Amino acid sequence: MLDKNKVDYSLYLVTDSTMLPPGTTLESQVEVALQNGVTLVQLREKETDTKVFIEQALKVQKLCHKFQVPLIINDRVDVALAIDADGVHVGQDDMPIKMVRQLLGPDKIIGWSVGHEHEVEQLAAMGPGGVDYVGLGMVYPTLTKKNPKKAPMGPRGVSKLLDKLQSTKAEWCRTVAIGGLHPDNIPRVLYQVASSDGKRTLDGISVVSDIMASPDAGNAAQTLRALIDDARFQYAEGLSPFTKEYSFEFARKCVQQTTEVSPLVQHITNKVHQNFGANITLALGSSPIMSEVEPEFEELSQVPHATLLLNTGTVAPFSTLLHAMRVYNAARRPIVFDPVGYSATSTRLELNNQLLAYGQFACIKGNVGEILSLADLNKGKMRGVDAGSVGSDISLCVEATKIVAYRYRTVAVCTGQQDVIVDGTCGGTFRLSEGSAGGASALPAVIVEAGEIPVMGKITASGCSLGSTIACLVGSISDKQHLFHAVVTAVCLYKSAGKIASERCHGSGSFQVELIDALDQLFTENHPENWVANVSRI
Ligand code: 3NM
Ligand code: MG
Repeated sequence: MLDKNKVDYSLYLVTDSTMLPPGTTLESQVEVALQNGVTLVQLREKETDTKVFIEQALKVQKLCHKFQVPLIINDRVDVALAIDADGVHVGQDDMPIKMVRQLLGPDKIIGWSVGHEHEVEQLAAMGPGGVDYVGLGMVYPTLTKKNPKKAPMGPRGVSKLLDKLQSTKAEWCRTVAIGGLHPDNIPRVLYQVASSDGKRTLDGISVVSDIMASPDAGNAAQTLRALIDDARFQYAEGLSPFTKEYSFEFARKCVQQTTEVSPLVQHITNKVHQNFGANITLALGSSPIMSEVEPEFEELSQVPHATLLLNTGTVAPFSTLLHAMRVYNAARRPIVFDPVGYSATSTRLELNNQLLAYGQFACIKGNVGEILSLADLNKGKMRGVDAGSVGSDISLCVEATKIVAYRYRTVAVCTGQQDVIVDGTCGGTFRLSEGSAGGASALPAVIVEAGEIPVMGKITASGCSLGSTIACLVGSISDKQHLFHAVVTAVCLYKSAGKIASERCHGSGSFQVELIDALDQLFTENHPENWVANVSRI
């Protein structure tokens, strides 16, 4: 007898025999998938006559029995009843859940395709007697679902649905993510998707084409199984969880390493920042390259210690930004993301959200307006790309920075008179079904301050160049070192240089020059204990 509470949703195969590679059959693909770690099977055959469908269902059922894996039938309640399958999966346009339940009885599994928050409210209202699990999607674009009525929602969209399951108290309902999931994005999805309170993570992932269309379905399933069981997402070399407090000793070592390895820092940035950012990078002993030439991205990413600064105040086309991000993620080299004017226009909002959905960033840096918008805490739309005047409410800034760090599993930096830095990387681990330790509020955070430097706001690209500075220092770290501390070091260095330059300059023109000189000097001397910026743990 099927025990509904013991179903393993971790690797859920949905079939589609229209995409079988030559030499394979529906059964042969399902069988090798079962041999290699699939825990649940759904027969989803949209274009098959009833008689053939039933024949196929019986054959697949036999295989599933052999591996003690439940079989779910897509849409066809009659077929499920006829063969005594373990459950039915229906979409929003199929038979209503209440009727499916009446026909199937209380012990069968009912799955529902869910893409919107109001659908979660509906299932919550039905109570535990209704839906047992939901397929949340689509996460990414897919060629498998013909005429999809939904837009890809990315990990952030899936997290929002988990939030809704939490707030509507639908704790019985299990979840799998579906749509465009493949080995290059699955660990990132599992790592990033969690409810805001940290109590809910996905129970599994569901794929069609990754297994069904594979010429080696056994290997495909095994790869997915290993990624899920590994429970680790190593998105950049050098990632290490926050354990010790920031120290001058670490800062000194970080600067010294930057000198030694001279990271290549590829900038894809706006025109205003290009020249200044290149000079800042040189002052920090690193090598700037301002390339927007797609064919060379891969080669650049392979250079030891290469790092990418992605600044979306840029004029580069979206496809260029996306390509750069994919290449650096694949090479496991860090990306520093600066979503300039994140929500200033709907075009920017869409572009930045797409990038956030498709990549993993070592660091996301923004001014107060950008970070508040990223955290959905901004009242009203941003007016321009400048910081605005909300900077005085430090507790709001800390809250927003924590939310951004948690949502995107990144080191988030909110710049202002006081810079807030939060470590959301959580050591790069994830666990199906077990939640994600604590949620946003539990994350380690520091504030960096060096008093007022009003002249900072009077030159262009001062914020963007903090991005360059972070990229230089993050690029230098090697295995088992702290990403978070490298970012803190960069912010302290930059802020200290800003303070010194503001005291030496005669106005905003000479401030620019003095800033580069001061950075060069502090970097070369490498005595972090003398830096004027102060770090406090909060
Ligand atoms: N349902 P692939 S997406 C069957 O969003 C299905 O509800 C979806 O196929 C939903 O793994 C989808 O090949 C197709 O991208 C997923
Ligand atoms: Mg359907």
